[in-house]
Amino acid sequence: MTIFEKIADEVQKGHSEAVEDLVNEALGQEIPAELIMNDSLVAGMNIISEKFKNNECFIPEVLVSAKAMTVGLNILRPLLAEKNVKPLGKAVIGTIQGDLHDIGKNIVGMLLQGAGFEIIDLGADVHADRFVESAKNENPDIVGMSALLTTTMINMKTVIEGLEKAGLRNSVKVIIGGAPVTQIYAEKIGADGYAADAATGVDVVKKLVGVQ
Ligand code: B1M
Repeated sequence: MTIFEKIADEVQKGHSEAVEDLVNEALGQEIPAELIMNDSLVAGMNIISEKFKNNECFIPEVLVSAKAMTVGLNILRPLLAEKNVKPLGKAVIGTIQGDLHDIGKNIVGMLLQGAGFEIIDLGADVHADRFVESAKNENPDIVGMSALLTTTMINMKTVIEGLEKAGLRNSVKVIIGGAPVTQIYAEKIGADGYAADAATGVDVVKKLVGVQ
């Protein structure tokens, strides 16, 4: 097994300490941080992401893998910043106003980060104005919203209208998700994309920003 395969394997197993040791070992071998990130951390997370999509693994496994990946990413982050390695894109994400459910949104964020995106996570119960403000200040490629309640999903429309009013609608793509949300609803409120699960969400985001 190469060191890349070993790291990817430990990410899949969710072994944070092993990931930490192996990433440091790889850096000791003077392997570039970007290569370690893409060929081991992201590669391992992509496999988990696919398995999750195919019901071959479940939420707890995704969460521990994402944690292990984040441990590795945190070691590489300063080195990547030094080299000015560009992320695939930037996404502002959050659960919509009135809604405290954040487990699905967190998984979407972790998988997007694992796929190479920079994530600005606004948290849960996020007012439409905060989405718009963040889209203005952070200049993201994507605004991603999650809703778990039939009573709160309507607030996604308010965000899209807010982006339109602020003149930002043409510069960001909007993706929405969450249990009560559907493709038909996404089309109805003028979102650019919808995903029923987090791994599909990553595919949709990649398509929207033109990297897939
Ligand atoms: Co609540 N809850 N809850 N809850 N809760 C639901 C959603 C509910 C369906 C339960 C039920 O009645 N059967 C129901 C909603 C009914 C409806 O609106 N039709 C409900 C209710 C009513 C409520 C309260 C109102 C209960 C009360 O107080 N009377 C209350 C609301 C509080 C509020 O938000 N204001 C409430 C509270 C809570 C807890 C706080 C206790 C807790 C949330 C904890 C937390 O998130 N930190 C909770 C939970 C855990 C649930 C259930 C059991 C599980 C939700 C979950 O995390 N699923 C849920 C019942 C259920 O769904 N079976 C329920 C796992 C998660 C991974 O899935 O979020 O769907 P999900 O995300 C998926 C996809 O949807 C997709 O990818 C994810 C991973 O594959 N996805 C995206 C999600 N966001 C995406 C964004 C994307 C793309 C894909 O792009 C941006």
